[in-house]
Amino acid sequence: MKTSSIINRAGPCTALTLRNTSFSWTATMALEYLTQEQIDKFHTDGYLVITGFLSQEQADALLNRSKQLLDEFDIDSHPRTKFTTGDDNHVGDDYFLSSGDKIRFFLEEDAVDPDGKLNRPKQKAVNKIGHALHELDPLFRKITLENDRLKSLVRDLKFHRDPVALQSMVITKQQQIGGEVPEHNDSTFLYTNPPTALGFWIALEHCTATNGALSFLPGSHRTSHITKRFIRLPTGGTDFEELPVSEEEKALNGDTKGEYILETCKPGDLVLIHGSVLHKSERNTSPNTRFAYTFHMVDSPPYAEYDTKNWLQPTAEMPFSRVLPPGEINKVVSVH
Ligand SMILES: O=C(O)CCC(=O)C(=O)O
Repeated sequence: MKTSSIINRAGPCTALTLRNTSFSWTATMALEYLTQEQIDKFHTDGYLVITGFLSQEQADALLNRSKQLLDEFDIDSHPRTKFTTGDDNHVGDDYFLSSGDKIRFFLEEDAVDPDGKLNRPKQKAVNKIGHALHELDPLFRKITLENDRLKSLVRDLKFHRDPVALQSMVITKQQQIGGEVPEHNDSTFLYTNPPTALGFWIALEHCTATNGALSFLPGSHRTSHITKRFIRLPTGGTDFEELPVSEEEKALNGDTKGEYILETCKPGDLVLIHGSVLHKSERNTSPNTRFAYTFHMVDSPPYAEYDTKNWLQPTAEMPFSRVLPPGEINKVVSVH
């Protein structure tokens, strides 16, 4: 087990020399929030733990709001949609497919009996709340779209030119039954051409070896190509579609050496997740919940094309929101 020991420096302005080999230029920039070591570590490992991104008070406020949403949700009118993650039974009913611009509740598989009855209180039966918390709920919006620290991080990382935020969720990982999330990479689920997904995952409670902390295969973002995408079928439901993969990519795929590293976290810690890095979380067998808030960013046109087959589609009423202030475009882009 490994806990990241990077202490984040929130102070201003370290000089950064960025060399982007594919564009053959060098630029000197001022860092606003991240350190160069953190940026390098992100590119080496494909993920980065940033301790104390949110204060304990901010994390508590999101945790309490999540619990309030669970208290308020109406189980009687709920269609009993479970959040399933396997390749063969991934969630895909209308309640899920139309949740991109709503706040909806997805149940743990083991919380619903075959007759559709919950076998525990509704607050302990929900696997996740999604997918527009960052747009609709003022507290989550403040942390996501109205957060200067987040904008500084986005400027420093330069992963995107013109990022938009999408698909926010509170993952509750309930005690005893919180479902395993099998190995995956996020660009499979939020595909752009080229792939540009970046996950922001914030612990709202202590995440440990027994309550389903995330674990990562460091460096796998450089060798695991996106070979399939999760699509909304024209006939209804969802499926995985194979993507064309070159011989060179095929040869590299699965070539990542090393072992998964478990990243334990404290409330307020942020984990940045490259869209191609392999990661997973085990079933929560402990007596404690493991609430986390997560959202994603992708680049927008003309820098990347959002896939029209993705299950999640922007609507006229709720287009994907830009993260940087109007007119601001990151001048440098890192190699994905
Ligand atoms: O929170 C978890 O257990 C899994 C999260 C995850 O894999 C993701 O957000 O991509």
